[in-house]
Amino acid sequence: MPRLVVVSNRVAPIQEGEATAGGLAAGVLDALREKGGLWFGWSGTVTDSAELETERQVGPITLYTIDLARRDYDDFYRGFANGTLWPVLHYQIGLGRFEPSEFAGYRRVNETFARGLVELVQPDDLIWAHDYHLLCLAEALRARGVQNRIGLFLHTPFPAPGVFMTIPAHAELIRAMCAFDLLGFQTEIDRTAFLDYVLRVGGGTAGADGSVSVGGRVVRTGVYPIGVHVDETRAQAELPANRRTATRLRANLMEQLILSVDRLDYSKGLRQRFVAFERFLAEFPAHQGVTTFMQIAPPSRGDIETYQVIRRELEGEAGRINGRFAEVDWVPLRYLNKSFPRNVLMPLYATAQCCLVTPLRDGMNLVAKEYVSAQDPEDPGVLVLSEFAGAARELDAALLVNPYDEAGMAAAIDRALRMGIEERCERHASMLAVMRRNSLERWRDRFVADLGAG
Ligand code: GDG
Repeated sequence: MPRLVVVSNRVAPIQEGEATAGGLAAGVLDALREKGGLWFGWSGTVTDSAELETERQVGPITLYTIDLARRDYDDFYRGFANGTLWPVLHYQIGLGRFEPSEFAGYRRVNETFARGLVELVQPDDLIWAHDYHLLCLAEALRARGVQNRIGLFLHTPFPAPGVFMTIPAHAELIRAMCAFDLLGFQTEIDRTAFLDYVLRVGGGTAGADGSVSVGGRVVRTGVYPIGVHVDETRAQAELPANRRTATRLRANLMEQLILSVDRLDYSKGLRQRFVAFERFLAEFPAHQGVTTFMQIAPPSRGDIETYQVIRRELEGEAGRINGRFAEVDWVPLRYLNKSFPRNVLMPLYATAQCCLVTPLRDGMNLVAKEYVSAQDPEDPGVLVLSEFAGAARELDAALLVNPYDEAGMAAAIDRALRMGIEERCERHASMLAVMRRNSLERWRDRFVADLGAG
């Protein structure tokens, strides 16, 4: 069994025995815990001097982290990764910018990662890189003579070629991506968009089983929808101590709770959602005084300007909506700009009658899957889900909405809150069945098996 070497921008700050975190960290950690291996990435520390390297052992997992110099952090992380790639991959081309010096910084950090890895990698290791921060990693490793199997799983969407091509360095990025052996996408839509680019724009030719040949290299592609630990999530939601905390948190809310949980990010469609909620209150006034909408939105990437703008906008919108509708004994919108521990979040999911997950674009969206997992199958709540979240491909029994259609979202919220138990149970059972099939274990096992095979 070859050793697994996981590379991601950040190495999750893990401790032994710690409760499971979300998504990437949970899936990767399980795999490494079972089989042992190495996890390489940024420590989260920015230094003014040279990078410091740290090695730490947690059970069978070796964590190897490097610090980033201030200039690298600015060009790579704040710059090309989150100022150019993130908005464009999420179809927000108006918010993307391109600075050649930032792209150079992005390549530089990918090379720094490769330099560090070369010292650690053994000939049979499988190297599994994650996400949009590391599109140039395989190319940098190959340039240093690394011949191992190297795969990349892209957690974000991959956009239509015309959108991707708004990045001036699009051809270089695709060429670099083709140095991987396996590229994994969340949905068929993303994989097809990538193949479209390679075949129509990049001069590649199609091979067997979703592979393409470009510039003398053969790259395999596959679809691996990321999942959640269904039973663990439900168990966490049901733990008596956690339920007591959730009940206390809910104590002064009204009968019906609508819940949303998102990193504070413009791709998550929060502004459109707030306006849809306002419209829901205005058009379906029977819900006034009865329904509370709780938006949990921990700040993220707060040192990037586009994120500061969305934060200010949302504060303004929340104040305006509450100013318009609140009563002395009822506040319609609870906007919580901070993060909560998982043992608070899961039981809160369980007590909400409706969960609003309406990103403008999302690779997958794990909140949607966590919400469905946390529900009581005998009396489940209703998921209102954006058709532009990767999760909508699997969870088509949710109430699917267009996040740009405020009237449609308002009507869907009303429908969710009035839905009878039979329909709720049917929809929930159907979603649960898909999620059990496409579990987190399956995501990781299929990717690792495909990377090792072929
Ligand atoms: C990227 C892709 C893809 C949120 N608030 C709190 C908290 N969370 C947890 C959630 C969930 C995770 O963070 C968020 O995952 P998402 O999938 O919803 O979104 P991204 O962070 O944008 O993730 C996405 C994912 O990668 C995996 O491939 O699905 O499309 O964009 O697990 O529960 N956790 C805690 N407190 C909070 O306040 N503890």
